[in-house]
Order: sequence, then C-alpha cells, then structure tokens
Amino acid sequence: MKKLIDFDKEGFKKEVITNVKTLYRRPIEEATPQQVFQAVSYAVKDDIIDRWIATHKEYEKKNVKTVYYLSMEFLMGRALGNNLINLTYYDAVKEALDELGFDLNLIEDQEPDAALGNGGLGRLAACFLDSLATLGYPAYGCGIRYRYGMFKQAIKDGYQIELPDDWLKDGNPFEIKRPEYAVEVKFGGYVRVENRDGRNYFIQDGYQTVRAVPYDVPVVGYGNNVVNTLRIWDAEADQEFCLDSFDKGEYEKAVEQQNLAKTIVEVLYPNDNHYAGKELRLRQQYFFISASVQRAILKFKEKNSDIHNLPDKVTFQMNDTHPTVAVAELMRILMDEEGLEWDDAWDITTRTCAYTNHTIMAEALEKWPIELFSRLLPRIYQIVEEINRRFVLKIQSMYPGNQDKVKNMAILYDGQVKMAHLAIAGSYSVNGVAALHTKILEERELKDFYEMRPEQFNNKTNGITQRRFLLHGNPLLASWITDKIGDEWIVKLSNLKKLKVYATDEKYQQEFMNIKYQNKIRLANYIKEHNGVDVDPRSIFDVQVKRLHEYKRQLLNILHVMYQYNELKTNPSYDMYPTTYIFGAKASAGYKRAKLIIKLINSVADVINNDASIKGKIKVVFIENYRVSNAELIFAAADVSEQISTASREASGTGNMKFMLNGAVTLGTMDGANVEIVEEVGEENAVIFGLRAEEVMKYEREGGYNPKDIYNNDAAVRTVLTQLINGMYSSDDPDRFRDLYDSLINEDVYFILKDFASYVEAHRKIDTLYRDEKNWAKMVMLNTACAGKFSSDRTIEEYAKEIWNLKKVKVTLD
Ligand code: C3B
Repeated sequence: MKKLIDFDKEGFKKEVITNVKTLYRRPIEEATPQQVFQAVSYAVKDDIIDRWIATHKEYEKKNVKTVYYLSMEFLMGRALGNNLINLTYYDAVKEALDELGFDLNLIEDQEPDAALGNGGLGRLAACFLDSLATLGYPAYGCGIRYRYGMFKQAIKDGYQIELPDDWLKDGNPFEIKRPEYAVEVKFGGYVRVENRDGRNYFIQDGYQTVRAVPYDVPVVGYGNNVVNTLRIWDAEADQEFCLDSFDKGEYEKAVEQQNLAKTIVEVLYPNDNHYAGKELRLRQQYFFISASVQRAILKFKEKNSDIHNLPDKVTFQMNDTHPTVAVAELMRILMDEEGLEWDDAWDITTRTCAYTNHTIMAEALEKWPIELFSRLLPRIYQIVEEINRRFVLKIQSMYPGNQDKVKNMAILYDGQVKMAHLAIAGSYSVNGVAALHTKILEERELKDFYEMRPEQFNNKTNGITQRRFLLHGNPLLASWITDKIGDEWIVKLSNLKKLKVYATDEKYQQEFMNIKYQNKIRLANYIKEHNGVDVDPRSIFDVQVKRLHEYKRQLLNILHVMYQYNELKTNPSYDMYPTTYIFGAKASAGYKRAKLIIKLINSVADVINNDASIKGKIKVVFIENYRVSNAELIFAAADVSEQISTASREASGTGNMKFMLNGAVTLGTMDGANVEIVEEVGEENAVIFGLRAEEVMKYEREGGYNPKDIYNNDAAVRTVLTQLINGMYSSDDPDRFRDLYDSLINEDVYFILKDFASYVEAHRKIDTLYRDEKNWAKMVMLNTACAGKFSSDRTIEEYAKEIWNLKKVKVTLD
C-alpha cells in the first residue's frame, strides 16, 4: 500500500507505551489486549486530531457548502483498522506492534463494533461518510449516540437470543464530547400566541426539556488529510431546570426529566424495514433532528449574515422517512426564531431539504397517529397542519375535483401524519437507491408525486466503500490487485476493469483462486472456533448474510437445502458438488416468523451435519451475531452470493456488491441493484432465476397466485413442505414449523413456491459451472473486475454534483 501520510514508527511505539502507562499505570508487558487497543487508538487519534482541526479550518476559511447527512442509523463497525487503512499506515503499525510483541489483528478484535444501525440503510450511511471524507467533500453525519446499539445475537438450542450491546463499557477512544455545542430540545406542553409589533409569535409553553450534547467521532478520508465528523447526540437532563425544580419542591418533575433524558438515547430500535409506531421512537427522531438542525443554523450564522442564503451553504439529506420531521423543524426555526414569514421560510426549506427513499415495503412507511404527534410536538404539528393545508390546495388546483389525488398525497389523512409525504412536499430532491427501485417509485409507489413534479425525482444507485470491504477485509486480494494494476483502485475503483485481461490467463486464475482458498480457510477457522462445525474449504461456499426478512427469502434457501438433502438420500444417482451453505442474520426481536426461520435453519443444520451417510456433501452453518466485523471475513471467502429477494422488494441491496467485489458469483433474482450487477458483469457471469419484478407486480395487481397448484403438481415441493410438519426437523414438537407451512400453502406472499423450481435449476447451474474450474475462475475474476461502478465514491460523486452542489476541499498540514 502506498504511504501517503508519513509515519514515525519509533515515535508511535513510544506513544503506545506511554499511553498504557498513563491510562492504566502499567508497563506494556503487563497490559491486557484491551488496554493495548485503547493505547494504540489514542496514539492514532493524536494523528487524526491535527488533520481534523486543519480540515475544519479550511472549511471555515472557504465558507464551504456542507451536507448534513441526517440518519437514525450509522452502522460504522470497528474504527481502528479502518482509520489505520485511511491514514495509509496500517502495515507500518502492524510492524510496530509486532516489534512490541502484539498482533494487530488480535488488537483489532478487542474493539466492539459501533453498531448504531440495523442493516443496509445504516451501513450505507457509514460507507457514504467514508467516501465523503475520501473525496474531500464537507459533510457531517448526524445521528444518535445510542447507549446500546444493535443487540448481540446468541443462538441457544437453535433459537435467537438477544443480548444487550454494551458497546461503550470500556469507553470509546475515538469520540470527543463537545458540551460547548449542547442545545435544548423541547417536548410536549402547548402553544400560545403572542403578538409583538403587530406580528404573531407562536410560543411553546409547559414543555419538558432535554439537553442534547454532541459527541464527535472522526471520519478519516483516505490519504488526503481530510477528517470529517460524525456527530452523535447524547441526552442529558437540563441541570438548571432541575435545580430550579428542586428549589420549588418540584422533585417529581425533576426526576421525570432525568428519566426522559436517559430513556431517549437508551437503545436503537432493532427493526429493519418495519415501523413499530412507538412514542419513544418519535421522541428519538425529533430529539436528534432538532439538535442537528439548530446546530447547523447556528454554525451557518457564524459565517453568513443573511439566512436567505442557507440553501447555498447547507443541504439536509434525509436518510429515509426517519429524519423527515426536519422539514417542520427547519420551518419552526426560520419563523419562530429567525422571524421569517411563511412563504420565505418555505422557499428556503424546500431548497435545503432532500429525501432518499430506501424501501417500498408498506410496513416500513412511517405514519404517526395525529393524537400522538400533536401531543408530543405541538408546535411542529401546527406547522405540519399548515404545510398540509397549503399542499392540499395545490393538489386541488392542479387536479380540480380529483379527490383520489388528495387521498393519495395528503400529508395528514385518516388521522395520521404521513412522513414520506411530508418529506416529498418539503424537498427539492427525491431519490431511489437503484435504477429498478427508482422506476418503481416513479411508476407505482409515488406515481402521483412523480406526475406532479417529475424533475424532483432521480436515481442514485447505492455503493460500498472498497477501503473497508476489500483493502481492509481482504488484504490478500487487495495486494494481488495492487501488484497487477497499481494501487489507484483504492480511490478509483473503475480501475479494476484493467483486471479483465488476467481473467483468461491460467496462471493468474490460479493465483486468484488460491487467494479465495486462503480466505475460505480463514472463514473455516472462524466457523470452527465459533460454531464448532468443521467445514471443508474445498466445498462451494454458498452464502446468504443479511437481516432476516420474509421478502429476502432465507426460507427459500433453506427449503432448497432440504430438497437437496432429500435427493441425496433417495436418489442414488444424484450427484452434487460438496456445498457449504452459510447463513448469517439477525431477526427483529418481535418478528416471530423471522425467528422461526432461524430455528428452522439451525434444525436443518443439526440433522444434515450429523448425517454421516451423505459424506459431508452438504454442510449448513448459521453464523452467530452477523455484524460488520465478521462480514468482512465472510465476503472475502464466498463463492456464491445469494441475493434471492422477491423481485421488486429489495430496493437495492449492498451486500450483493461486497460479494461481487470480492470475487463471488451472484445467484439472484432480477431485483434491486442485482439488475445493474448483471448489466456490468454480463448475464453469463451471474446466475439469474425467478419471476421478474413486472411479473410479481402483475400477480399482485390481480390478487396473487394459488400456491396450492404448485403443492399439488410438484412432488418434490410437496415432500419438502410435508417435512415442515412431520417432525423430521422437530421431532420434539412436530407443529413447531406449522406457521411456515401454513404461510406457504395459503398465501405465499413472497412467491417462494412460485420461484422454487427455477431456484433449483439455478443451483444446478452453479454446480455445473463450479466444476469447470477455469471458467469459474474467469467468472469470479470478471466479477471483481466489473465491480467498479459499485464504489460509494461513484455514488457520492453523483449526489455531490446532482443534488448537493458541493465543492471539494484540499487539506494540507503545516
Ligand atoms: C435498506 C434496503 O432494504 C436495501 O435494499 C438498501 O440497499 C438499503 O436500505 C440502503 O439503501 N433498508 C433498510 O436497511 N432499512 C430500512 N428501514 C429501509 C431500507
């Protein structure tokens, strides 16, 4: 790896030794690995700080436009390794630590994942921050410093158990508390009108207050001295108010505020693509939005005198509907605090806010009951009412007499506040996250909005950062690539296409496949250590890792494994290449059917892995506690990438891109970004099956299909389904999986049986392809070579040019 930033090895070693001493009163020889991790991180932070300061000086000097990426989730994973990679001295630090007698890999393993997110949406936000810093764009990530992040998953008797993620228990060496930037956030009470100088002011009274205190986490750009900020907000009780209350004997109120503050940031809601409608969740949303928007305005005013210029200096990018209360909060600040009139404030707001849609799943759309919304946020609700009133007038003037339009587009309807509609009304840009997804938004989900203002809509196909998911996660492949084409791919992933010429050369094929094999051994060791299961690195590693959701169809995958097992047991001529089916998935704590699918996977694993008669032809492994840090090992080791969602349901997917980059073949439906993956790599280098999105949507328009027809006509399907209820995988309780059986037979909302035969066929094809070693090597190498488009650097360049209008900044250290 090219060293872009100087590194003083001896100085670094000294600093680590000193840090251990001052932090723990210990000589380095007696330090625990956790203590060494802390000491190393503080030494690295020292190097980051100067760049962090220099970056912000430059931003201030240039009075740059800044994007505020507002997100309830940032799934950052571990920081140390990534920071070292982006400081370009990972290898040098590895060497320094070797000399001190420590293994950097083991030191990295001491760090808990910062799991302030659920899955794709949160990880996308983290990849975006990495790209923003690397490209030199002024940006803040704004979120919540959850006391407990995504739960830790343990598997007990095959069932998922959720354990609290106490990620801050040893402290977070990289964060910095910034009490000087604290702001107040108000909840509840009522609004009264006060007339001053002939103008009505709306004043919230009788409210509860929480102090929002930011913690800043550095986001290091690759080799460019740029350090941006992830600002996550903690909640504290308002001390002054509390003292005041104690004086007046309002002890209860003081305690109440203490509790309010504590509970707001207590825990991340573990729902992915699902809205639960809890009051505390709305509190979390308003809490971090109010704090972030207030702070952004204060910062703007330090350098700019006219608030009308806000859109020239600030964009609020709203990551899904979760932060869209920002539209009303900005209106409130502009009117109530800056004294603007409605039209003026609305003009500024709608040129400052932009919205990204991440899902068409109906159950994920946030719709707050008006009763709850107006009680918790009385002033904000008033503003939403007025936004809605004016928006409905506009609809009526464009479509006179068309009640359907009002019904479909109003922000307030049926006693609910529709957050997506608020977002669209208040934004200058609405984007989807893959070409197919954006098309579905325009043509179906948001058709009326698209017709009203087509120029507002645009697509930004997701991406991933190659710095974490190749350079850090797959060092063997990374250095092989650098050997062949130089290291510019680290910041310009489209360079990978230069690898195409190697894909047909036998010598390079062998090198590439040998690296894959080494990575499979690494994963096999992890599985042995964590699951106690032996897997053969020579078998096909067929992997599905992602959140557990019915639409992602892990059930289809395991049903196929059951089918294959039946073939092996009953059909003497059945020939299959040994395959290891690897799963990793967390289910939301309250999602019963998803948890039952986890139990099924583990039950099938138990039976198959212990059946000596099949000679290890199939192994099934469920990797516990799938998260960013073990994901890096998994992507590097995969042969086959399972991307099998019901077509039209997966907005984009980003795991699919990580597998491709690391040289795996996609086995998938034409859904989300799979469509674009196939476009890049060519149909012959992926295996596609199943209904297309239009077909799925046509069935849905026409009331579904009848799964019983398939049950009646396909004996293999019938056998597999029967095994769900005959105790084959649940001898102690034959009815355990009946819910899954019933759901498939009666509705099959996700077209699992409909796609089953085609999926079996696709697996046969993988089997055949894998046996042809040379062609397989060519396929996987072309997948890596064609992954350039899926860098989040490309995605961020598009956002920066087409939505944010940002300028790049160069940072030098004096
Ligand atoms: C996810 C979608 O399910 C993925 O298809 C997509 O790639 C990512 O967002 C990023 O755009 N998503 C999520 O993780 N959580 C939601 N609440 C909604 C969408």
